[in-house]
Amino acid sequence: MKMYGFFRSGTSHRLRIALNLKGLSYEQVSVSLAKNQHHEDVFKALNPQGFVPVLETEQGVLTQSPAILEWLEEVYPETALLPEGAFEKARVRALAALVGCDIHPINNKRVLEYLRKNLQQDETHVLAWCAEWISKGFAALETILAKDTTRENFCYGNTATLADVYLIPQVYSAKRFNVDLSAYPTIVSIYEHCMQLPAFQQADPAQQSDAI
Ligand SMILES: N[C@@H](CCC(=O)N[C@@H](CS)C(=O)NCC(=O)O)C(=O)O
Repeated sequence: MKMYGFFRSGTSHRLRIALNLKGLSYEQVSVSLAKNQHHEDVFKALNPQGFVPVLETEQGVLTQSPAILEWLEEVYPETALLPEGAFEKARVRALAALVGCDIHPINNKRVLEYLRKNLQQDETHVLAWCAEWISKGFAALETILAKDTTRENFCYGNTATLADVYLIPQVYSAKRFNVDLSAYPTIVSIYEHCMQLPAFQQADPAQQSDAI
């Protein structure tokens, strides 16, 4: 498999974690968002949306990280990233969606660029925007996670799931945007636990060959 991504792209980071947890080997192709390579025709031919990640599989090209993650889970069920049972699966998917649908998209590069260029916002306001939406999402997530007495070191149960696959890149991004995480001790403890595991360590943006 060949993954087109960028070291600090949260959605690429998600895929790396899942591929690593499943023990799958993959080639990485860097598409630099810093150099706007995602806007180039050669990349748009793969994904007309101009978003990383893209996964090239033996069957063809896949886009959209949620779809790719679900495909990986179906085709490579070991190591499972969803629990047994429809209800339990829905709980994990809800945690993932809180990050993937409600936090990440409004802090995407194109949104921040619109704030900077079209709305003439300076970096202080752009960072305040990021902090607002990350904090709102993390506050709700912290409440959900802290209330779950069956949970151990991860977001759900006692193994890594899709919820952790989504959360860890979002924490990385929160740190990058200087968001104060002190109000989210459960989230921080999950992050610290995951970061002790090789699958998460090897997926970390700083470990990627295109890190700048
Ligand atoms: N819904 C898409 C979103 C992908 C996405 O937001 N990718 C970001 C990097 S994390 C990107 O390519 N952004 C380019 C831009 O905003 O111009 C997915 O989950 O794959």
